[in-house]
Amino acid sequence: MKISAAEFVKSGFKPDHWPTDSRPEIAFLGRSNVGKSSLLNSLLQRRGLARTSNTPGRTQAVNFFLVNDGFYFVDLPGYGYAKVSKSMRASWGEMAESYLRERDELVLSIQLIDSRHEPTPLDLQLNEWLVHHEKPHIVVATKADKLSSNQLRNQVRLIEKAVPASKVLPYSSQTGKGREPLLAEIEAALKKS
Ligand SMILES: Nc1nc2c(ncn2[C@@H]2O[C@H](COP(=O)(O)OP(=O)(O)OP(=O)(O)O)[C@@H](O)[C@H]2O)c(=O)[nH]1
Ligand SMILES: [Mg+2]
Repeated sequence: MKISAAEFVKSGFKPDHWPTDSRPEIAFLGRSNVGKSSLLNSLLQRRGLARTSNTPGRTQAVNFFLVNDGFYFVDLPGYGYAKVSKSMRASWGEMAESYLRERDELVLSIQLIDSRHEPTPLDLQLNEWLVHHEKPHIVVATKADKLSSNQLRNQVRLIEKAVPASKVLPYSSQTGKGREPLLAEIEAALKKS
C-alpha cells in the first residue's frame, strides 16, 4: 500500500466528536509511551504528524488522521498512566474504552507492546478483551531497534506465548523495520471491510 496523503482531522473527547463519514478506522492501542504516535508517523512517513513525547500520557483525546482520503488512523490515549489501576476502566481513558466498545467503523486494532519487556498485566487484559470480543487485531512489538536480533527473536517469542491468540509483528519506528508487513495487514483489513 502506498501512502499518498495523510492529514490530522480532529481530536475527539467524546463520541459525538468522532467523524460521521463512515470511513473504516484502524486504531493504535497500548500503554503510555509504548510508541503509538511514533508508529503512526512512521507508517505514514510523516514525522511529527502525531505528537510524540517522552512524557507519558501525551495523547489524551482520540485523534483521527485521514489517510489516502479513504480511511482513518486513530491514535488512542495510552493506558497504565493513572497512578492506581485496578481495572482497565480505572486505569485507562474512558474515551479509549468506549471507542473500542462502540465503534462500528473499527476494522483493525493494532495493539502495541514494548519488545524490551514482558507484557504488563494491562497489556494482557486488553489482549484478552480483544480476543474475547472477537475484534480483528494484531500485536506489534515496538522499539525493535533497541534490541539485538537475537534478543528481539527471544522477546517476540515471549510475547507470542503471552498472547497466544494473536499475530505478533516486530516494529521499529526509528528504522522502519516491520513497516511493509504491517501495511499489508492494514490493507487486508480494509479490503475485508
Ligand atoms: N528507539 C525507539 N524509540 C521509540 C520508538 N517508538 C517510540 N519511541 C520513543 O518512545 C517515546 C514515546 O513515543 P510516543 O510515540 O510518543 O508514545 P505513545 O505511545 O504515543 O505515548 P502516549 O501518547 O503518551 O500514550 C518517544 O520518546 C519516542 O521517540 C522506536 O521504534 N524506537
Ligand atoms: Mg501518543
